[in-house]
Amino acid sequence: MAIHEILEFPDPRLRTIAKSVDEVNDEVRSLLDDMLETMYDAGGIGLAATQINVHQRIVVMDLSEERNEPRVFINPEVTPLTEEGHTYQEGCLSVPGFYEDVIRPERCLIKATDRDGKPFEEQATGLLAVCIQHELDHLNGKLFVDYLSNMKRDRIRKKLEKEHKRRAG
Ligand code: QAP
Ligand code: CO
Repeated sequence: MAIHEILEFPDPRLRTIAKSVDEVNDEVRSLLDDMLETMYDAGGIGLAATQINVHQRIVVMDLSEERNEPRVFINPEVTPLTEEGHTYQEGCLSVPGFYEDVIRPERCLIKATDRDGKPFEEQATGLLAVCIQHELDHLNGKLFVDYLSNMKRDRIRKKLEKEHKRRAG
C-alpha cells in the first residue's frame, strides 16, 4: 500500500477526464487500497482517482463515524431522481481549507462496479448523494469551486497559489 500525493486546485491535471476501467484486476484492487489509504491519511470522506493523478473512473469513500466502512465505486454512473435541489457545505481534499455551499439533486441512483467486478445499484440520499455527485464530477474534470461565482473561485485560487508558492520555498 502507498500514500499518494493529492493534486490541489488550480492544478490543470484535475481537469483531465478519466477513462473507464475495463477489467477489475489485481492492479485495480491495489489502486483501490492506495486510494483508501491516501483518503484516510488525509482525513477525507471521499477521493476520486483523478485527485492522485490517476485518470481512471474510480471513487473511494468512507462516510462512517468510526472510519471503518470503506466503499468503492468503479465506473460510477449517477442519475438524479429529483428535480429538488439540496444545499450542502462542501469541501475537497484538492481545495484544502475552503468550504462553500453547493446545490445538487437531493436523491440519485448510483450504478457502479465493486472490487470483485460485480455491478451494483443503490439509491442515494443525504451525504452519500452529495459525495458521489462531488466525486463523479472529479472524474469529469470538474471541481466544486466551479459552482461558485468567479469572484469566490478566484479568491480561493489566489490563496491556494500563494500557499503553494510558500510551500515551494
Ligand atoms: C467530498 O471531501 C465531499 O479542506 C469529500 O482541510 C465533501 O473528503 C462530499 C477535507 C463534503 C460531500 C460533502 C477537506 C479534509 C476533506 C479540507 C473531503 C481539509 C481536510 C474533504
Ligand atoms: Co473533491
